[in-house]
Amino acid sequence: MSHTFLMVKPDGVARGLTGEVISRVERKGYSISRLKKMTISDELAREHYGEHVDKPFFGELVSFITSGPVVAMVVEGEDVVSTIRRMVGVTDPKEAAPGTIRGDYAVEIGSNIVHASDSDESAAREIKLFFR
Ligand code: IDP
Ligand code: MG
Repeated sequence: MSHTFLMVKPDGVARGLTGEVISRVERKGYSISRLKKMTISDELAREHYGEHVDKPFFGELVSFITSGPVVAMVVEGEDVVSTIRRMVGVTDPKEAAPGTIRGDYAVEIGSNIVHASDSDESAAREIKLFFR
């Protein structure tokens, strides 16, 4: 049994897609072990996205993720990290396959509905950051 961190970003919450995301996770057969709606502080945003600090879009990323409430979750199940990443789709929603969350609901890379951990190490780090 493994765990991943999945978050509905401000655009997904604002568009009323939280239930859709949760529904896909549950219908797949995974369970949600922690869940909360919150607004991310500037400090938490900078820590969460620390790997991108030198990217040209970092400022935009931090201001977007702090712009409104998010719904943060811990999802558990077999091979959940890689499977949830596949269900989310690739980063650029224009390239994300139909049937994925990003492929079905987004167009702009900066507002791509959800975040999901990319490895077991990231999942452990992010779960600790959001649910400490
Ligand atoms: P991921 O969310 O698929 O793991 P990352 O490369 O970790 O993608 O990037 C984090 C987030 O930063 C993305 O989900 C996306 O919203 C945003 N992002 C990534 N690349 C760009 C870009 O080139 N321009 C604007 N935003 C970007
Ligand atoms: Mg990432």
